[in-house]
Amino acid sequence: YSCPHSWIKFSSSCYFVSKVKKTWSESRQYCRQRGADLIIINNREEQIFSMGCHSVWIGLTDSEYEGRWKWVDGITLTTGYWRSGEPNDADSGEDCAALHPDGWNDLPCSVTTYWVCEKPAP
Ligand code: 2F8
Ligand code: CA
Repeated sequence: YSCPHSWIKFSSSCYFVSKVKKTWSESRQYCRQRGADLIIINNREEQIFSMGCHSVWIGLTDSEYEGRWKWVDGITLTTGYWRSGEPNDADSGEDCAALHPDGWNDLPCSVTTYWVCEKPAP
C-alpha cells in the first residue's frame, strides 16, 4: 500500500497535482478534505520536483502580516525560491504564493490557478 490513486509518491510524501484551477483557499480546502494540505517546500529536492508543474499554489501566505511569509503549518519561511523581483505585493494585494517553472511569485489569493497537495506517505 502506498499513495492513493492519482497521487504521486516522492520521498516520504504523497502529492496530488490538480488538473483544474481554484483560488488559494479553495485549493487548500480541497487538500484538507483529503487529509493533506497545500505543499510545503522544505528542501531543494521538493522545489525541483514541483518545478515540473505549471503555475501552482503552494502552502505559503503572508495574509496575517504583510511581508511575513508563513507556511500552512505555521512555520515562518526560511529558505525561499522566489523569482527575481518577487515577492512584490503588486497593487498591495498579493498575499498567496504560487510556484512557477522559474521560481515563486506572490499573487492575489483570489486568482485561480492549479495547486499541489501534500500529505505524509502511509
Ligand atoms: O512579474 C511581475 C508581476 O506580474 C503580474 O503583474 C502584472 C503578476 N500578477 C498577476 O499575475 C495577477 C504579479 O504577481 C507579478 O509580480
Ligand atoms: Ca508578485
